[in-house]
Amino acid sequence: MYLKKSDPQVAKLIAAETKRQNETLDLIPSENIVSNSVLEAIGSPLINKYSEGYAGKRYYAGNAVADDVELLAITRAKKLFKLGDEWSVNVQALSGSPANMAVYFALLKPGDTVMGMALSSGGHLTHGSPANFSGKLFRMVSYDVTKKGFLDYNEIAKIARKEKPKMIIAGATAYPRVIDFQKFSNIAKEIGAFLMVDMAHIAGLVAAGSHPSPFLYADVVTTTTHKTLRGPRGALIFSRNDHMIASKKNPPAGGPGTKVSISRAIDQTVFPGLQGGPHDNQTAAIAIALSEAATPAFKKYAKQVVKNAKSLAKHLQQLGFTLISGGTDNHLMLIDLTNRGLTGKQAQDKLEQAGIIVNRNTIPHDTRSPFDPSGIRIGTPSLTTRGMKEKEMKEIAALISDTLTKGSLSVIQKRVKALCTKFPL
Ligand code: DSN
Repeated sequence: MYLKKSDPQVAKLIAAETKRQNETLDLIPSENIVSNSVLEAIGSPLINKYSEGYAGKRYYAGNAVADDVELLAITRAKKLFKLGDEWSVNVQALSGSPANMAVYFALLKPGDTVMGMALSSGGHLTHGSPANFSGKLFRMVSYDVTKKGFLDYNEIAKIARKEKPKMIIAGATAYPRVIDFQKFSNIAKEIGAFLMVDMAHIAGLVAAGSHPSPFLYADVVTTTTHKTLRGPRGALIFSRNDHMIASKKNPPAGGPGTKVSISRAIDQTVFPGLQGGPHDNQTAAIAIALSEAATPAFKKYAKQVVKNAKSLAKHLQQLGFTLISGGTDNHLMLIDLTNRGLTGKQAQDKLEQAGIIVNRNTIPHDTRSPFDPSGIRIGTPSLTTRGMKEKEMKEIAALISDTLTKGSLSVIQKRVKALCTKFPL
């Protein structure tokens, strides 16, 4: 409305990106499409406020509304994931990596041992990659998936017993199967480690009951809010009030040996430890997404995400594609392209030309580099938000196959556009 006049250059860029999203099929499993209400909150005057501190304990005046926004987001987060008073929620971390960083800094000392899933097996950068703060500041030990692509809980237990990590991380960015949080919890309990679950990818599925919940088993649960949860970019950190650690204050307020709850330690680490003022417009948009995710319509959506992923997987396999682990239980799948004579990068580029957006990805035990790995990762959250169902998944599998084999590019481009037009953003 205003932007077109005031800054046509940026307005044009936004229009171009909106058009790109409308006219392409987004199969990146960590992306989604937010509601207009979420967009409205992100662009609201809440963006103008500084509110360092927490509700009722702010440093600047004028924060009564910011307090209400934050408390509403917390209440809705707890309600959505059916949490009692033993859980606290921090809604201020700016995104997933800062949220994970806050947990590390609150619960661990630099040099402590942490165990997470190897990035090459489907973990996340913050789960111990040497290129990331986690791998630089902590002694990271990794667990892999098996050759077939499954978590091997006996092997994870063996590594845990040997390495004695102070914290175990369960969660992934490219694991197509159900994660057994109870098994992780048993391992963590046996060695006296914290269990942190990073449920960023599956948060929407957990909220809707389409993936088992980690909350019975974890000490801390982190998530982004913009993947299957379908909110704005942002993060939540859930932690148990009744789990205590030694106070890191030097000297501790209550004298040597003073303990604080892990929730308090995490709050103090987010602010003032790592950040200044929270983004209140983002918090309001998160609150909206949490309320949307509590509706029957969202439950149906999450079920359809999984149904669509299973359908897409089945059709791709019928067309000769090799799927890591032989299929999917959730919203994503990993395709090993080795038998197609293509690398992940070549496939990503070809598919993009056709209007099909995917990301190249390493496959477990990949012999190629992450810059040009052996696979691609695809998922259904975004397509499902557009209203696509099993019928469209069959067509999309055919489009992927045609693009990567024999098809005429211009014909495929037309088919992609026609499909997109039927399901506008
Ligand atoms: N970049 C995200 C993903 O695509 O899975 C993880 O943070």
